[in-house]
Amino acid sequence: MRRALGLGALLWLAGCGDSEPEAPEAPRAGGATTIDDRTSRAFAYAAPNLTAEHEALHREGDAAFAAVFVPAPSPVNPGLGPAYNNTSCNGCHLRNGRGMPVMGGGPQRTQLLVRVSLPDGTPEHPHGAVPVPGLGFQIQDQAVYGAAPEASVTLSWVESAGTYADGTAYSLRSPRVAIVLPDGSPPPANMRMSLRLPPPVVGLGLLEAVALDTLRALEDPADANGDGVSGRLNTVWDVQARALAPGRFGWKANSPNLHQQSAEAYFNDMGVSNPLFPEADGTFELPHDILDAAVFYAQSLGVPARTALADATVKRGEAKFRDLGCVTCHRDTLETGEYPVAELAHQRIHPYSDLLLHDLGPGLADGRPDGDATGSEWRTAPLWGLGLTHTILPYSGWLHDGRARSLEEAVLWHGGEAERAREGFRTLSASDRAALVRFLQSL
Ligand code: HEC
Ligand code: HEC
Ligand SMILES: [Ca+2]
Ligand SMILES: [Ca+2]
Ligand SMILES: [Ca+2]
Repeated sequence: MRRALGLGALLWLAGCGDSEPEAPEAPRAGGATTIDDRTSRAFAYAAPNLTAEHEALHREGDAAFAAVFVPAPSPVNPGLGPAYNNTSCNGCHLRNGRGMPVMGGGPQRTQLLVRVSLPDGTPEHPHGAVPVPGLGFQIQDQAVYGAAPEASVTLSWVESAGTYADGTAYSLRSPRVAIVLPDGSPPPANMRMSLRLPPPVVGLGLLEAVALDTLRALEDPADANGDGVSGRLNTVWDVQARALAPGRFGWKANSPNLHQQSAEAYFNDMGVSNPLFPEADGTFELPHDILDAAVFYAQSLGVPARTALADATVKRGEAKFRDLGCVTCHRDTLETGEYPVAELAHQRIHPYSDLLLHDLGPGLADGRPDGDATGSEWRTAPLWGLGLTHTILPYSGWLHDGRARSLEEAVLWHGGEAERAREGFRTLSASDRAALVRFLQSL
């Protein structure tokens, strides 16, 4: 209904363009997949343009995403563990948004993941990594009855002080992770680790639908244009293709596609073997069709529309976002290309990301390479739906490990290629800073 009105308004504008001052086209964040809802349910809608058949598949996927797994044997959802992190997709991607930065068991089970690795030590593979004995590449800190978690992980936070150019003080929070193996010993001293918050899962099919050539055209690995920003695609292992492929998903673009990302989640986060990641004997616990439905769900969630487009402060904030060069990485507009889900193809979208890796400096570095990404590179986080973060989940946070309690904090952690943009923000007046944040909240 609302969508129809939006279209009508556009047609009306087109009809009287020459006498009126040009009204800005209302940017529909997800093109025809956009949702007009900014409540705590905003991330929970199917793209409104799905065919009836696809809507039915989306509903199956919704059930799969919510399904709570239990240890085998069981008539429903068997296969949890033996070691795992959480029991359902929803349990981490709460209301399809990001999780909370918490570790451990209890009613709020682990939502942060700890990825680990050891350097492989060969000069040919400077970024190479090998699994940690007993831990692999991810720590499963929960286990079913009768099995042992791989380690216990505790999280604490430290604060560091800083000041804006106008003298206003701020404090930045960052995590400290302590890991204890079952026998009470610490992990290897040269172990690398990366703490990761579950990101929101809206609009992911659109991001998958952006043609590779479009992203390649945004790359500037040697910073040929001299703007201090040198984005590049990650290169990762594609399990189905058995070949290296460009990475798109995860905080370091460490997964090549949504199929693999979802199958990895079943296998690593929940301990549920599946067609992509079977048991040693080739069997698996998750049927093909459930995996496919879960993947489709992640592909076909609608993206909430922006709000407060006409607000003068929001407009001023958006102008600052451009002036400071935030858009160099947080690209406001991309076009999707051909895509198996036709409803998502050829859409003009506003994700505020280039899906490329950028070195954000030592403050955010985890020191753990992932695919071709170094220990200080991260994929530009898409910013659509950003303003709904606390509407969806009040205790959530921003950045890859959920460290930022406010949007200001998230921006102030930027360094490396984003140093200039960060300094631009730090030296703004208090009212311009507030306008920039108002703009971010309108997304
Ligand atoms: C223990 C918590 C946890 C569970 C359970 C979990 N996820 Fe995730 N999910 C994450 C984290 C953390 C990331 C980021 C991973 C990274 O950066 O490597 C992620 C990333 C993703 C992404 C990529 C998002 C993006 O923006 O790139 C998708 C898709 C996804 N998960 C789907 C699923 C599905 C489907 C399930 C259930 C089968 C699931 N997840 C279960 C924590 C979880
Ligand atoms: C050089 C590229 C680059 C520039 C320039 C840049 N960013 Fe980012 N931004 C990133 C990357 C990469 C991340 C993810 C970092 C992480 O999670 O550790 C990010 C994360 C964020 C986040 C947190 C998003 C989330 O989902 O948690 C916000 C908010 C943000 N940026 C706003 C800004 C603003 C405002 C500016 C301009 C002042 C800016 N960024 C400039 C690359 C950039
Ligand atoms: Ca299992
Ligand atoms: Ca493990
Ligand atoms: Ca450049």
